[in-house]
Amino acid sequence: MTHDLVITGARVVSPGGGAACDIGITGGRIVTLGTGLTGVEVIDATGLIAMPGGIDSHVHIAQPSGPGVEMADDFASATRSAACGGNTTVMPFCLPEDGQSLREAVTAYHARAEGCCLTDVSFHLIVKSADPITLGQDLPALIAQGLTSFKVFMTYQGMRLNDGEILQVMDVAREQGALTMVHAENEEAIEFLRDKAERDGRIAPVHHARTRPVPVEREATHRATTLAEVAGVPVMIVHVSNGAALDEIERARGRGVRVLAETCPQYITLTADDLDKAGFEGAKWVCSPPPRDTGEQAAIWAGLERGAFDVFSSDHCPFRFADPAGKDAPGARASFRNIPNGIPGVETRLPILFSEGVSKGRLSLETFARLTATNHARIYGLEHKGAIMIGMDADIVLWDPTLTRRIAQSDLHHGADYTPWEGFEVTGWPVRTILRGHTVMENGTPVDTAPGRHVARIRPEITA
Ligand code: DUC
Ligand code: ZN
Ligand code: ZN
Repeated sequence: MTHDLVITGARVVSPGGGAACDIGITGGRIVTLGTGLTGVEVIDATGLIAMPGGIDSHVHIAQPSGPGVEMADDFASATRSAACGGNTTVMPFCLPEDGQSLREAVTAYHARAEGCCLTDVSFHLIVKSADPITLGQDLPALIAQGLTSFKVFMTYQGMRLNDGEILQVMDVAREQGALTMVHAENEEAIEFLRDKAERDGRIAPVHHARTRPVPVEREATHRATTLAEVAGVPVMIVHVSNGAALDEIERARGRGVRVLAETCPQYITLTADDLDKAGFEGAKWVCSPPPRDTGEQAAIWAGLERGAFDVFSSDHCPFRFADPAGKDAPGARASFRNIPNGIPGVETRLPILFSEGVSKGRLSLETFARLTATNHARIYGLEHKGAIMIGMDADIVLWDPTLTRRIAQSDLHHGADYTPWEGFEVTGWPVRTILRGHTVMENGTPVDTAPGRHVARIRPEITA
């Protein structure tokens, strides 16, 4: 059989382990794994590693962010950046604008993503209201359409749900077979600390981190896992930043609660000191939960090494720094409270984990593939993605494990005007990204097509 495309010579990382073999691709799917394969097009990948294309199951793209504030990425720039960082699927959130229903929000997001994406896209929902239309009509309809996961917030005025509302939402998740993701931080504790800081004149960006300390996240993580236990549902705790929150997750697992956990590059590489730069510079690192300290980084590493984390995502949430519609929003210099929360990272997630994990000998290639692709697909129901296996979409990224470079804004493709990792040295870099058999990035250059499409999902396995 002559394939559309054959990749030869790479070390292929698949759930069964690594092997040197050819990958035969026809019709956008992997159809043969073997030797001596023939294809219309042949990519010689000798010396490279073939991994499942990255799936970043936690990104924010073109999300409403408050009056006058704009995210730095639209779908074209975010997916271009994602593809250049070795990703083939991103999972952004649909957040309704005030007065908009969840279903209307999803329609608007589809329109924004249509025809301009370099990676595939699959939407999560954000549930910010537990009203009867959202719970009784919109959520069940959207879950039935394959949007089988949603996030709830325990923090942020206007977005947060209280415990009773979270239980109601979790009950819909249980009935409809969807997965609830939780942003776990205690809003009232933050508000108390924030008011106090402002009264004392502590208004610089670093006070963002100091008013969201570890206990705020630990308590909310305990509550989120307990609510899931009461509702009888699985739960994903997103962006876990510290060891105490992870302890709560592991304790809940010990009681039999089905708790999944996500962490992100910022919690293994950045610290609150990054926010403590002169003047307003620290705003570049303002995200929630905030980066902690080297002790907490070590606790997150220990969790990654013992398999306590299911997924490693970017939480890409980009705002431009030198921009009154970004980090420099009205009031942001007068108080850290007004700095938009979030950092760009969809392009740097994989190189950072590859370098810090695989190149430094802490993670095997197989664990890396699980944390960055395979588990995302399995957990969120991306049936044909996340592994180099026969029958799967030909979503493949070729890595040069020997390439050492420094991360630099000037080389990145996102819409932000900075990277929090400027100058950070990494060894290992994705050199070619292939989406359903189409090359979308080669040697750092995005290919000028838009083959990405929206992917509906099946019921997440863990909800069964
Ligand atoms: N939570 C996220 O998941 N992303 C950005 C901001 C936030 O608080
Ligand atoms: Zn969050
Ligand atoms: Zn997020």
